[in-house]
Amino acid sequence: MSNLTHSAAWQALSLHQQDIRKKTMRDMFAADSARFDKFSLQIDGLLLDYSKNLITEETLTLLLNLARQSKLHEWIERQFNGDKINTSEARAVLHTALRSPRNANVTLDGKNVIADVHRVLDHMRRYSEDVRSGAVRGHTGKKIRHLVNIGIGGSALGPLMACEALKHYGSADLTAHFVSNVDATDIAETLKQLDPETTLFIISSKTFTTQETITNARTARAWLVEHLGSEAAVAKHFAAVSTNLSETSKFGIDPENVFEFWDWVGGRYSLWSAIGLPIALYIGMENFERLLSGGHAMDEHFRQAPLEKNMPVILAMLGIWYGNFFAVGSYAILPYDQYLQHFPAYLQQLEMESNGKRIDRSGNLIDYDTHFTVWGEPGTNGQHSFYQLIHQGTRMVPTDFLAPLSSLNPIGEHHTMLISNCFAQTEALMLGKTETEARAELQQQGLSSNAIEALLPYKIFPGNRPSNTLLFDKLDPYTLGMLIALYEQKIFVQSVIWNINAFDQWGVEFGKQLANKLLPELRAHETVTTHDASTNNLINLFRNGRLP
Ligand code: G6Q
Repeated sequence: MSNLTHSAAWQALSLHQQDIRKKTMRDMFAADSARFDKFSLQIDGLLLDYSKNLITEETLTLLLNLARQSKLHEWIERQFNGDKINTSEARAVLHTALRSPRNANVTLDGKNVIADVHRVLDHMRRYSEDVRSGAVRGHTGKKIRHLVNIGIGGSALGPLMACEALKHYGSADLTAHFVSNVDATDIAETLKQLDPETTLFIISSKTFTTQETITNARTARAWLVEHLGSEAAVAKHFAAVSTNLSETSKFGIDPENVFEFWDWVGGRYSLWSAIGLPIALYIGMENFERLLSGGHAMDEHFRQAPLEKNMPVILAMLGIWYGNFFAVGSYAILPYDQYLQHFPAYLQQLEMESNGKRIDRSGNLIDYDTHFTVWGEPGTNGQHSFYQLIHQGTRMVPTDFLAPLSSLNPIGEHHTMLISNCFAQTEALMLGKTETEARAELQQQGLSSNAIEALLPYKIFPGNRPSNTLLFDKLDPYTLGMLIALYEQKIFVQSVIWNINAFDQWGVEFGKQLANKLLPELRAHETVTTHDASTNNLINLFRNGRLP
């Protein structure tokens, strides 16, 4: 048994779970009218209601004991202070510095990184203002109308999610497009919508060697040169965001249009850096700065609030409770805000790439579960699809519901209907429907007693299914910044408890290593025989170009 599962705090939680699993939230709510007050928390326009969880005050105490035992406070300070906590890559983890004010001081290897951060932010401000105002124009003198981010994974999902989430604040003169997949369909279908004279490509790649991104960038470059008839057009229609400035210059991008970031910014934590350039271009730098301020406000809260009032810590420890003591393997993100449609996919990468690990910080194979499968869709679409499983499936799926009090599109009764669905779902997941209630309902419908008995088992809902609700006034850049940082820090807390490194991604690197390996064999003239029978046959079928 590992030190963690052997520890007093872990053992106490295991014992406590035996007791809690016999209780129902229905009874707990009935017995305590102050349950909402006890288990909700509000900071800076963001409310977390976590009262619909399988917890008592004792559960929280025990979970926070586990956090203390894991020296969480020390780890939080190590993250903010730039300690090289990404040990397998010997890197600091300082995305928090990217959203720190100009007068902050964060020292890395003897240098205050804040000066560099704000130098790049100033560059982003000048450039985004110039593009938006038309001071910077395309090769033929026309204003830029289309932004195309070419990047993948951490160099795409953040800007894609945020541009969609903040579309309401986006410039009506600009459209934002995202090309990631090496499948030519992605770029081909995007190019069809564009006018080369008014298109700006932003090539976003930390390494600037990623196969998909470089291939798409070359295709975009060829398309532009073909349509505008001159290599000189590239300088006016391409910008790059990278840590690899020698590769950006080899690609021919004007150094004036190259935006730098640093190895202490992880890909999936990078939307706060120059990787956020498409966001700044689309919503304007002032709004981008509001996003940064929201992230910073959450950081300050995370660093200063006591554990029992600390939103990322509470969310994280609830996850630990279900993941490690109820053997839960997934949770759903359910935004009741259409603008947040890409938020589940964004969090999917953030969480699964960060905590999908099986080796601890000392290099040992661990004997407890880490990570969750993260999935979800905006409400109410999900209700007509997978909510069935959440209500009546055999496995517990905890859920996070996110909803604004006001809609940015206040039309008729839409928003009231949307929110009534959201609250009704969390209530139903918690209460369920008892046998007595289900029978009464069927009786009311006038069914025969035989029919009622036959239908009854299907009409019972077990309830006791946990949910968190995050409420905010309206979706604006500041709130989005808070929400993203909330989940980032939640994931970090869980990695501390699990004693894993949330900031490396050897599985992704493995994929990059494989990406070019098989390629020559697909082009080979001779039958390929060097792999297993399955891979050989698949390769040879592709080489033949048709099924036999
Ligand atoms: C993120 C991952 C990964 C990465 C992409 C793109 O944390 O490392 O998703 O962002 O593989 O990498 P480049 O930015 O180097 O092209």
